[in-house]
Amino acid sequence: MSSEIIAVKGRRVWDSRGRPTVEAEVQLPEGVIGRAIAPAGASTGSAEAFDKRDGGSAFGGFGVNEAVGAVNGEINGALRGLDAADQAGVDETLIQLDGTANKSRLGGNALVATSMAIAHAAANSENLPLWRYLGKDSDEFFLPMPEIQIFGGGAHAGRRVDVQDFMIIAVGAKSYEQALEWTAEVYRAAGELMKKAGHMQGVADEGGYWPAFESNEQALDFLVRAIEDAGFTPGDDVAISLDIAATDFGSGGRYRLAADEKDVDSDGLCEMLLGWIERYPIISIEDPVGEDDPDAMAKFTAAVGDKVEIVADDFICTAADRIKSAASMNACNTALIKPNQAGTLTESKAALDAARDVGWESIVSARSGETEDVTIVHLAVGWCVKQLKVGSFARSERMAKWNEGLRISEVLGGDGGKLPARATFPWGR
Ligand code: 2PG
Ligand code: MG
Repeated sequence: MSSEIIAVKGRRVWDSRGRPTVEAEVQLPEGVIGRAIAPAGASTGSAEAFDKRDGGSAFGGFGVNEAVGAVNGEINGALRGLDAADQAGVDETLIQLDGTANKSRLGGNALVATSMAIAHAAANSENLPLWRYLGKDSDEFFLPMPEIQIFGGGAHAGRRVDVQDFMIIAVGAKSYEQALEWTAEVYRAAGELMKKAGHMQGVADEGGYWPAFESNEQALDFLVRAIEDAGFTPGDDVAISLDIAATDFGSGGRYRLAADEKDVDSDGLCEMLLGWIERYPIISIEDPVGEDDPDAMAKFTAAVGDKVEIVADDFICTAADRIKSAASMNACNTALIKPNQAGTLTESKAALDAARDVGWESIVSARSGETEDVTIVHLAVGWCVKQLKVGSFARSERMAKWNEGLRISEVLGGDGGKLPARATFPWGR
């Protein structure tokens, strides 16, 4: 069937924070369409593709009329007649059309929604699920290991604690389905614990419990207790993973830990985190220091990179060249892949390939502002990425993605969804 693009339509829809966002719909012959919605971050890296907002008073300045207009106008004009099956060609057209280094003219949100919608349309024209379309060159698929938030902090919870994501990874689970079951039990146990302790104050942006704790460390204590209360052995069955998102509370090598009422320098912050790694079953740490603190990142990686994932998010912003330069200074060992940081699928895939070239692991990740869009689950499976980060185990913009993984696991077979081999995850165990 022809995959010639007939039209690209943009529309304004709403995200999980009640803010406007961009949906793109690509029309191919015979009624085939592909649709995707741009997500949005709150703790963003400075090198991310530009999230174009209208400003002004409506919707707190978060309007996307201009970005939607770009899809309906210039993007529609430039893409009509191109082949949706040529993702690289279409994405290059988008990049050239925008013409800026950070996609600020048309908007990274307009571009990423379009780029993902193109992939959906092309897959639909071949009657394939997106994961299979993207994974045409692979003969063996697995489900990504879920990395799921239990407490949300930092920019997602009024900075009640400084650390942004307190997450778990069900490393002992035999299948994707079981990893979700175990997470559901820990999430429930954490809620019960917070209620009993009088700490329950609803949920943060990504569905994790609002962290009404006295200190960052108290959140870790509660997390370990929740894992135990749910009947699991911390570390063996269920391990801890943190997104420190340190760019958000420090710059120039100085960090303000408001929850702990102290200021630290890079060494002080790293020492604190290394202490946590010794005392808690932590197997993954994201953005342990700020994006402007590469020497500290390299030092931290040298100290624990052989046994812990050191995940680069703000630090690399899903950019192949930034991954290469981080790797050349031995900073980090795992890339967070967020398509809207790059702006197109082709650039996201290039970042993933760069991570693989330098021997890093990778994680496909959602943003704190999300929707019912489940594209990232298909990217993780189709691109054979071993880990998926989506936020918590509540709120349907999150659950839509975990549930899509269950549907894919049924097609793949393998008793609830085969996970990456345990030996490859977590590292060094
Ligand atoms: C992150 C993400 C998800 P945001 O920092 O990794 O937790 O947050 O989308 O706000 O950047
Ligand atoms: Mg992050």
